[in-house]
Parts: sequence; structure tokens; C-alpha cells
Amino acid sequence: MLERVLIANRGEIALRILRACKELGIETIAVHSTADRELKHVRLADQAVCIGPAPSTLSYLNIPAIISAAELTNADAIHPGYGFLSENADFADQVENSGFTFIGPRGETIRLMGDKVSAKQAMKKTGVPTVPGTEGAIPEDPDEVLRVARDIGYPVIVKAAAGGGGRGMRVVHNEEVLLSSIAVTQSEAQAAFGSPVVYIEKYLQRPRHVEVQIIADGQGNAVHLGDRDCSLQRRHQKVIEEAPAPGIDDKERNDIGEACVRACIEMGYRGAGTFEFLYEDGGFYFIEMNTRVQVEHCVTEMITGIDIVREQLLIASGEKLSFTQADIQLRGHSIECRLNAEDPRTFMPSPGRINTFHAPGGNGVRVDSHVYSGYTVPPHYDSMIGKLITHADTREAALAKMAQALDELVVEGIRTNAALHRELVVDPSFVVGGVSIHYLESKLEHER
Ligand code: MV4
Repeated sequence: MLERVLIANRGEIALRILRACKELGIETIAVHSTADRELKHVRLADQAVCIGPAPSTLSYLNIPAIISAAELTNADAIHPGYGFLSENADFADQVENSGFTFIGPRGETIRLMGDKVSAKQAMKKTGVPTVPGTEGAIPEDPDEVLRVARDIGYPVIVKAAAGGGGRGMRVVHNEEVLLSSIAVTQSEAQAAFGSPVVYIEKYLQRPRHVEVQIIADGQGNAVHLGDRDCSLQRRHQKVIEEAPAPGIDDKERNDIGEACVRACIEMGYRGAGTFEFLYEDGGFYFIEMNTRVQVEHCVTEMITGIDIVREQLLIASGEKLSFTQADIQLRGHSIECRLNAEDPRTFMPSPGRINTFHAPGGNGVRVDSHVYSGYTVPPHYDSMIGKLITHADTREAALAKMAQALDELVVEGIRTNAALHRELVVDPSFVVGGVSIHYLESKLEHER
């Protein structure tokens, strides 16, 4: 078993990882920037090391500083959380080459999934359904490109192989603008990611974002933990997530889950991971794989009873999965609202001192947050200050519980998006279930 884990992250996920470590008897090392001395997990950790100034490029993204902190504190392993270095294959390699365990997949797997073209090819090969489009990068010959796009059928979407999460993509509605759109996307991709490689897919016009959580031990065992619907988003930032995805029946869920499990076994995948799909007209289409723990992992934990971060730690300790697919039952429904320090009208970050914080509570209510009364939200990082998660027998009951949780929540001193959440949990279209990825943005556009 791991003895000492360095947590290379901040905020709620750092606290989430610390809790899972402590419960397993693992010592914790917090690393933090000069702006983060007051973080809750820094106080709770066995050791704390300041790794640099506030800007994340100089602290949470500073690989030598983090590895030095691991050496200084005699850590066994590094948990990267989400964001920051969590999907940086070079970081994973350097961690392992320095003699520490990287809590996640092998660097090679992260690299494969980081290149969206190779990720898609790997999925296709193992029978995971993908979006129709070019086999790999686009052809050299412009006439050939035009032919391929015509075969796919307009609209198409041009995506950067090194992009992902909504960065480096462009929708093309007709062939007159295809080649110029490709050229623009290529030069943007070169500037943003240092690679001009792009590929083309059929553009799905009204899909949902449905993703499948998997866990694999890298020793031939893998399971899926069902799906999540994350369609409610604004500018590629998820706002509310839920599990299971509404309106998807057990057969569909098991079929796609089993395809993901087979892919994991073939890849020799190790750790927790998420297969992201677009879901439209009853079909799943793979778009990307995330090789980290995700913000929304909690809704899956609530319906499966499995502690995903604990499993990450056990897998990194070299243990085999202690359960099989048959042991996993989905029970009830769970909803998560991401609470952000932001202006409710402009969505601009609203950092500052939280004078009062009261968390909601009660049966089936979970609050994953690092903030407290008197805590100052620094301006340097993501504006998420926590997550409210509810669990109940039915979706309706989980939504009712969330409405009550939001009514109990008190955050004074900064602006938050709590009122938006309160509105969304009673929004008639959202309450029905199954809105598309465009729903929230179009609602906001019509109402403001
Ligand atoms: C798409 C798409 C429609 N068709 N691909 C955006 C994020 C990145 N992960 C992929 N994205 C999309 N890819 C095809 N072929 C629409 C999106 C998309 C989206 C996807 C998931 C969640 C929110 C989204 C918001 C806008 C566009």
C-alpha cells in the first residue's frame, strides 16, 4: 500500500483526494502556491510545501517544483487531480522516471488519448462507435479533402488533433468555405498547440453529452460504472451533471459500457477514466477520452456506492479490482451542481472574501467544497468553489432535494451562480430530462 501521497492540485479536489488518502491510512503532502496558504486541505495535510507564486504556470504547472517537493517529503506517489498536469503525459513520465508512482494511466496511454486522432483510431479498432469522419488526419490533396467531406455530408466539423474540450474546432456548413476553414483551424492549432494536424467529422447538430466512467487495474480487469449526462454547459464549462443519463435504457447503457470495458482491456488501461460520447437519435459516438478523475465523478459514486478516488489509490498501490461488473448495481439518481464564484449576469469570476458560508445538509445531500466562512477566493484559478450533490431513488426526488439544498445554502461576500442552479432545477425542459448541449446557452440567450 502507498504510504505517502503528494497531492498536486488545489481546491475541492485536493481535499477530496486528502480524505480518500486519510481513510486508507495514507499520509498526505499538500503542495500549494503562495496564494493558497489558507486552503483547507493544506491545514489537514501531514506536510505542506509551498511550490511557487500564485500564477499556476509557476506553481501547479511547475513540474520540477512538484517533483522536488516529492523528493523533499519522501512521497511514494503523486495524485494529479483534474486540470493542471493531470493529462500531461510528460509529467506522468517524469514522475515515474523520478521513482514515484503517477496515480493515473501510463504516460503512453495519456499521450495516445491526448492526440484525438490516435484516440479515435484506437477506439474504432476496439469496437467503440465513433463519429463518422476522416480516418485519421485529413488528406494532402484538396480535391480529396472536398470529396471526403462530401461523402460525410455537410455540416462537418474540423477539429485539431491536439485540441479537445472545445478548443480548436470549427463548424463548416458548405463546401465553398471548407478549405479556407481548414486553413484557419490549422494555423490556430499550430499557434495554440504547436501542431497543425486536423481531422474532419460529421457535425451532429443537437446531441447530448453522455460519458461513461470506467475503472481498470492495468492487470486485465476493468469495469464500467454506468453513464453521466453532462449536456447542461456554457462555453464548454459543465454546469449540472447527473447519473444515470436520463432516457437511456439498461441495454443501451450496458452495451456502450461493455464496449468501453473491452477498449480498456485491449489498451491495458490503468486507473479511472471517462469515455466521452455525443448521443443523438439513439446512437453513441465517441469523441474523446479523459484519463483523469473528473469533477463530476461524484454523481457516479452516489449511484454505485464506489469511491472512485479510493479505487485510484488502490490501483496505484498495485491491487487488483476487488469487484466485478456483476457486483455493480446502479441505485437511484444523482445530480451535481457546480457552484462558481462568478457574476450571475456576466459570468465573470467574482473572487474575494466569503464572509459567511453555510453548507446544506440532510439525507442524500453531499457537499464537496474547500471553502469556509472567512476564506478568500483567490483570483488566479478556476472559479469553482464547490459542488452540491444530491442522491435519491428517482430523478424527480434528487431534483427536489437539490432545490432544498440550494435554498439552505448561504454564500455571502462574493457573487455565485446559485440562483441559476435554483432556476435550472425547476426548468420545465431540464426537468423532463434529455436536453441537448445547446439548451443552456440558448435559454440564457432568450432570457437575457
Ligand atoms: C462535436 C460536436 C458536434 N459534432 N463533434 C466540443 C467539445 C469537444 N469535446 C467536442 N465538442 C463537440 N464536438 C461533432 N462531430 C459538438 C461539440 C460540442 C460540445 C460537445 C460536448 C459538450 C458541449 C459541447 C458544446 C459545443 C459543441
